[in-house]
Amino acid sequence: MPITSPRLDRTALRAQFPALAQEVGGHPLVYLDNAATSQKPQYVLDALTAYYEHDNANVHRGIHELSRRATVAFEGARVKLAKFIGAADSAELVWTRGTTEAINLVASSWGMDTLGEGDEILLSSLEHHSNIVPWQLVARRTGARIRYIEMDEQGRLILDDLPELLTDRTRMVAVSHISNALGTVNPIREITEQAKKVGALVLVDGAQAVPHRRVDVQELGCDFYAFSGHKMCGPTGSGGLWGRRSLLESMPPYQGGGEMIRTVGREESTWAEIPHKFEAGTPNIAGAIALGAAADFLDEVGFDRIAEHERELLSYALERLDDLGGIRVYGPTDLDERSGVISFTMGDAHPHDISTILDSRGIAIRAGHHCAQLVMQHFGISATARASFYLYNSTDDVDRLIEGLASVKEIFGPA
Ligand code: 7TS
Repeated sequence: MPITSPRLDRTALRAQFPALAQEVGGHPLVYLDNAATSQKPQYVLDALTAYYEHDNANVHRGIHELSRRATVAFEGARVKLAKFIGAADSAELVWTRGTTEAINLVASSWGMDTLGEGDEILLSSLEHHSNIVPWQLVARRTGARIRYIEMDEQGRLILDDLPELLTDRTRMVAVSHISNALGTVNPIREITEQAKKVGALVLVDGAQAVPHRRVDVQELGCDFYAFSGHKMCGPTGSGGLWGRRSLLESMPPYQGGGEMIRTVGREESTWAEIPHKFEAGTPNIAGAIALGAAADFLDEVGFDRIAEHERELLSYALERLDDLGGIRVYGPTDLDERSGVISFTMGDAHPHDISTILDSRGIAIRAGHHCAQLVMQHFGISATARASFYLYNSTDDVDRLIEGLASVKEIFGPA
């Protein structure tokens, strides 16, 4: 791949992430736990510090210089992020603590207001728990019923079942764009088209998509889209919910407090316009501003290049894992249907032991059920080891992973 931007020179790009330049257990760190959270570039860290050092004030309230600056930066970041995900109107972007809060907002506000006995919520069996449990909570309180789109042996959703699963009682289809446990990329457009036929709304959990590919919420045709800042080079506790204006306007507030009201009386209050109606209390001002910086950073590197790079790493890693042998990789075999997440098991070696051995060599991966217990149940396992890539990883990182796994194999013997 020709290097045309200094940010794409792997060494120069990697050098912009201070946390990557450290040793763990006497080895240079290899960070392959990006599906859990990404590292942060200096550019984002500087945006965070600059806000606290120069502009720190509460937003929308103070009639003074610092508050004006904080408000301009905070609302400017909203415009930036709205554009970043293809929204037409920045008022349709509600700041949240991340994907989990975004989904809870919809389940709680829209769900409690709209759902009734016998209504159906359609999820998929490859969801992260944060796109299952909020719906279970609302289903229990409203009498709604949860149904699931199942997956095949490669962890791909069985869309042939959709015509039967989508009924005139289906009110909501909530699915992930990309699975964190398997890397499966779901055909969202196809799902939204079918859901529309029965008048159901579609919420997309974009936690694993927004960091890695160009997302356009309008093109996807969904009604809500949730994402987390910390997985896309931004700070923890930042993220958002995009929703169609008409829906957000019709939904009751999620939390009550300051910032979200127009008037407050002794018995009744009235609400602020969207998005403020859903942003009770002092928001994560620094987080939103730094997330704006993260969006700028990713835009400058360019999603075409990020996606191409991650695909190359994925392909290289899968080949090398295959050569090593004794490894079962879960998820789709067609690279067009998956992202840079490799979930695997190795014979009798417990995923936690694999992760511990790799950690002793300075290699960070994740082991466990990845908050996707339905996925584990589907494959009849309790856990997998998971390596996940991001823009700063290199084939050297993959080589170190393979060396580490070779030593796991020596310890546990061939599978
Ligand atoms: N949805 C998906 C698909 C995710 O991967 C995650 C986090 C969430 C929702 C929740 O995001 P949060 O930012 O609100 O916590 N996934 C992971 C993971 O795979 N390992 O740690 C967190």
